[in-house]
Amino acid sequence: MIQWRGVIEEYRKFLPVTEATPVVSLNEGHTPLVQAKQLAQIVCPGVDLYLKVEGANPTGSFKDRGMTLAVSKALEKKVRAVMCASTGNTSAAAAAYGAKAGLPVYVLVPANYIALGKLSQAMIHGARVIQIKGNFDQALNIVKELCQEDEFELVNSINPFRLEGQKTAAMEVCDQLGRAPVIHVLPVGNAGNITAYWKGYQEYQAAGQIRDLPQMVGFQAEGAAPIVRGAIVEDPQTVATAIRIGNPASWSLALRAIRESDGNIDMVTDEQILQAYRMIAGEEGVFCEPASAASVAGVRKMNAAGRLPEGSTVVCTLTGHGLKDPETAKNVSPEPQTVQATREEVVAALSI
Ligand code: AN7
Repeated sequence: MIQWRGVIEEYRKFLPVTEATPVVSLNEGHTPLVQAKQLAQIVCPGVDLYLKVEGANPTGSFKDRGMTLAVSKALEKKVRAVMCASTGNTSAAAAAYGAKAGLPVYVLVPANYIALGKLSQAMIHGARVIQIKGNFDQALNIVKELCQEDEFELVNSINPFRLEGQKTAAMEVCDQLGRAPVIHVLPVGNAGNITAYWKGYQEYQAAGQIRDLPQMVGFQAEGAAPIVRGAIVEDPQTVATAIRIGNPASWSLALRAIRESDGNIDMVTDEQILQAYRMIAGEEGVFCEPASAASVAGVRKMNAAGRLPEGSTVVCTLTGHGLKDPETAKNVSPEPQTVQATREEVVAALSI
């Protein structure tokens, strides 16, 4: 391999593209699958735990895998612009891929509930950013209406090309492990990604690339857990703003994925999420955003309930980079100490 060419070229035969599709790529994908032995000792002793570090994608989240396809297909269709509602990462990816494609990008985000890094990304790439005085679910309803006109392409995960691109992450996990894991755990917001991974695993099995399929397990935040509760949450609340979603777009598809894979969707508290968030960073050197840590918090919960078979291989997807949300990292960490610029004060402060 000279250079990794991005998920469309690397997984072309599994994707709905033709010679006529103009490929818009930032060479996304090819993200690390990191074995997490120290973390496993704490959250799930005896389990072979891996982290799929999707924050290593070009815009810092898994959304790039879907956005390369959605924007390429939008360009092929010759749309005038792309549009999305977002809790942050979708808007960052849409803005970047739209910039690369030369397409105008319009994004609606909930005012005050989008992490600083994500907002900065949408702005620097030149998207038109509208903050609504409402939540993600309301924003999605508005953009769905606006995109009924053909010139605007909706690039939320209800766009089927998004899920097609995102399924490549499951294929990569198999390529990296040499098989599928026994259990694959993801954070769940709109439930698009868990749906996409399941599709990826199934297609890889059908293509003879893997023998067994994993169980798909998702975790929502307790204050934003419509799928667990079986009802829309009108006012979702969680520190994990990426998954602050009360009416998931891929709800029924995700239910099918967990049913077909003999998996499950459960919830974890904000406190459990933040504990896992710090552990992943402190034990493994991997900095993910709070929503991503819901997967590891979930593994810990499953282990406590005796639901992880001894010796089994478990993969957690860490969906976004920690730098997306520097404020939360700062809030959960002790303040750095400030001292005079002398050797004595520094030595005293180091308390080695
Ligand atoms: C870091 O950006 O919905 O269950 O608008 O950013 O496929 O929705 C983000 C979702 C998990 C949930 N982790 O994935 C958006 C948006 C991170 C995320 C999810 C999101 P889905």
